[in-house]
Amino acid sequence: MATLQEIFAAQIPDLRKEIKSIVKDHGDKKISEVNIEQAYGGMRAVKGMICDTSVVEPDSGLIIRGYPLLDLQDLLPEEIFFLLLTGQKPDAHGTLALQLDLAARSTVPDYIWDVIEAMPLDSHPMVMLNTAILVMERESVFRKMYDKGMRKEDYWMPMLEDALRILGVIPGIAAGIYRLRYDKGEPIDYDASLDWGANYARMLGIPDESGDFAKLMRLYLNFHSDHEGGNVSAFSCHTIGSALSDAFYAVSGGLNGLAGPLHGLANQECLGWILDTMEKFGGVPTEKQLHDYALDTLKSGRVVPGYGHAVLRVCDPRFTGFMGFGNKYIADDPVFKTVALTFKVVPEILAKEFLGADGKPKVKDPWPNVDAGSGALLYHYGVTEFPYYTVMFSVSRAMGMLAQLVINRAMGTAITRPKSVSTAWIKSQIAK
Ligand code: CMX
Repeated sequence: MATLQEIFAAQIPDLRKEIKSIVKDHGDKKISEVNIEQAYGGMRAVKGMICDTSVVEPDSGLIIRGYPLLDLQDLLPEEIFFLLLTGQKPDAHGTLALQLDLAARSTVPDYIWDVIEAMPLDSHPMVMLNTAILVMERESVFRKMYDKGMRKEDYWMPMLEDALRILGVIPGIAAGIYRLRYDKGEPIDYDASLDWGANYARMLGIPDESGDFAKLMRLYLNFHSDHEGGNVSAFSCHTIGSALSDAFYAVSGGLNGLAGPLHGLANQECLGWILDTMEKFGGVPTEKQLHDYALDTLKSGRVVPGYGHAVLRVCDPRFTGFMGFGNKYIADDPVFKTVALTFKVVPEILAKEFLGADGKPKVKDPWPNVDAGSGALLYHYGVTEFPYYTVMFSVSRAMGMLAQLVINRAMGTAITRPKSVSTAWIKSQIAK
């Protein structure tokens, strides 16, 4: 089989033809309607953009290129990137070629460390990561070729080159931020003999004689890679890229969205909530204690982080996968046990006791999302600095954002420009 670049290049002519004929023959067919609640409510469920890398079905969760996520658990993260971009799983040759491509682009330039070291020590690690990616924009091949004059059909090639550079360098930058920000020592270099996920685990510097932490990191990077196109980070990245801003601008911008507490930052908030609970009750709480604590959280107007989702209406398969890992490797860990107890208690509270003024459940999805379980696993292996967790999410999510960017430039996707309306206009429509 061929390389990522060869397979993708070969697919483009047919994909372009297909999209052109769909738009030409069926362009006026309606696929969505929008009501006023949706316009004020974050455009929830409005179908107004295309994303071919993955879909999220309310009743089954993430499906990457037709494969339910849990069927892809054994793939390496870089193989997931291959799949996201091309729709095909690589063979051994394709995987190795991609690993070599990433290794060849893995050197973190010295100026990145200078920038990170110059930042105030209380800067959030997400600020450090997003700044580092943005500062690397000077290396963008896309921007250089665009400035020279490039045909629209060729945009995807330098976009893919930038994507590989970002994916090559991001584990090293992220791991270096961990080491510098938390006083763990100097950054560690990439090892070209290891896969991408094992590299990230090794560069963090976490002792890992059993190799289990590397296994967790592969799974973690695999599970967080993509979640279709309309979530805050993917949509932000998509919109920025649609202006032909290069991948460094677009990914850094998308990750700024991931840094919000209702999105990727929930990752850090979840473990904080679990540890607060344990501190309050001096260890793993009883079911009753956890129940009352969760209810107190809700009554005080705060969210129970890690529960609920804008799209999902079932237990997130990513949570299920992490619980599977935890049950296999760290079943007796008290933090993991508290996470498991939370899973037993909280969905029932959200579904039956947390009601709106109309007496119906306030929350549309009472189930855990991806963020509810992963922190306990990281904590067990020694990554105890939970403000760092969203950086790990980002290393993975960069794959989805970049695959989407490359596909969009290959397909000539238009600049994003939905129509906004004013409240005065809404009122005039109601009056009619
Ligand atoms: N705890 C308390 N209240 C919650 C809640 C939770 N876990 N989940 C939803 N709600 C509330 C919402 O805030 C909303 O309240 P208001 O009507 O007062 O505004 C109401 O329930 C209805 O919300 P919804 O339609 O069920 O959910 P949304 O699509 O508006 O929001 C999400 C989805 C994820 C932001 C929300 O469930 C939430 O805040 N969860 C906790 C934070 C979290 O885990 N985020 C990570 C999501 C995964 C990711 O994107 O990374």
